[in-house]
Amino acid sequence: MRTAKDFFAPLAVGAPAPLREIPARPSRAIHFFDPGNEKMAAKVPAMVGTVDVLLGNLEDAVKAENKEKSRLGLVKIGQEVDFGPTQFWTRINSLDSPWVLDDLTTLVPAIGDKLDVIMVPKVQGAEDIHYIDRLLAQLEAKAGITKPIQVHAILETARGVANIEEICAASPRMQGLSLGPADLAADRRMKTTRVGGGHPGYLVRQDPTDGDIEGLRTTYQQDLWHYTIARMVDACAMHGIYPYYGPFGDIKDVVACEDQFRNAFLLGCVGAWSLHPVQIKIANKVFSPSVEDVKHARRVIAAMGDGTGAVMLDGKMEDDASVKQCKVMVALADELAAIDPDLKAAYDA
Ligand code: 1VU
Ligand code: MG
Repeated sequence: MRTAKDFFAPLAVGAPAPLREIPARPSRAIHFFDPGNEKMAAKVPAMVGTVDVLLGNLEDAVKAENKEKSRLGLVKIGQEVDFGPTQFWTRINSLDSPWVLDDLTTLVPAIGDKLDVIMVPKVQGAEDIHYIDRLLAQLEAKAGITKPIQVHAILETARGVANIEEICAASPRMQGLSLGPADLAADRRMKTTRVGGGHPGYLVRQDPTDGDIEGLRTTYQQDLWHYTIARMVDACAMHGIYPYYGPFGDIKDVVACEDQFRNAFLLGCVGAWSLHPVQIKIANKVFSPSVEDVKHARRVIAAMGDGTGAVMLDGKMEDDASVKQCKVMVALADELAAIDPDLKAAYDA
């Protein structure tokens, strides 16, 4: 049994002390790029400051023959680029792959002082996080890294979903979870071939009434990912870490992408992945509270005084609970206003 005292002790002599709290840094879009793709890599320096997280992807979407090139490309980018306010993450190869050990033993000594978060794909249970936790501590100690690298798990197997709470609780490095809808659909044998998003076949239909012509009954498309995202949100909130919607593969369908991201935002996610530059703008918009919501939240907080009791505002009851909801909204707006002068001006106007 690992005691509370042990939980916050470094797992290797000389490794940095584990974080006691995961910082709430804006991460509306986690933008994926392949560091081995010259065109994409060339765009990275100019993207600093335009996106909350830049993630050099080494796993799926990088061809097997390019794994080493991408890893070395990431080292070069990490060493040469000043990331300023933008977080720098990577997604390593899966723990059962032939590449992951070289990923970690190369990246940590070379750019471990710059990497904020390592995303680990296909996490199945706490044992995967324990493995990476100890290995990172050993590598950090050897490289003299002073700030612990955080770990983000992708939820993309049925076992991972079943073990969600133990994954979140497995290490003080745990920063958050992302939904991996494509791998998860395959592992669960779901019958969709889409990368995230809804499906027109997953629906409920209006009840029949006498004289209805079949085909005219209204149908309502449902969200295939609601259950999993809701589980993620609860598990993350319980452990003080952050949930994210993952990829939306239909790059051209910017409208449905925005809808999927907004569902995740409303349920409690803090961000989503961006696979193409066009998706950064969508995520930045969706995961920033609207000006109207922020203004309303501030009015409720002001009207509620010490935060107890009940008041009527615009014909609606507000009380101790609704003021807490409003504080969530305002806290996020304040975090975003601190990094985005346009949002600050809009929220303060
Ligand atoms: O104008 P240029 O030709 O100089 O540049 C292209 C293109 O290279 C560039 N671009 C990007 N730059 C930075 N980051 C990106 N993610 C990115 N994507 C494209 O933008 C210019 C215009 O590109 P395009 O519209 O012609 O798009 P392409 O056909 O070149 O590329 C589209 C894909 C989807 C292939 C590309 O965006 C991509 O590979 N994205 C990342 C995919 C990824 O990381 N997948 C793994 C995560 S999802 C997962 O694991 C579960 C399924
Ligand atoms: Mg995957």
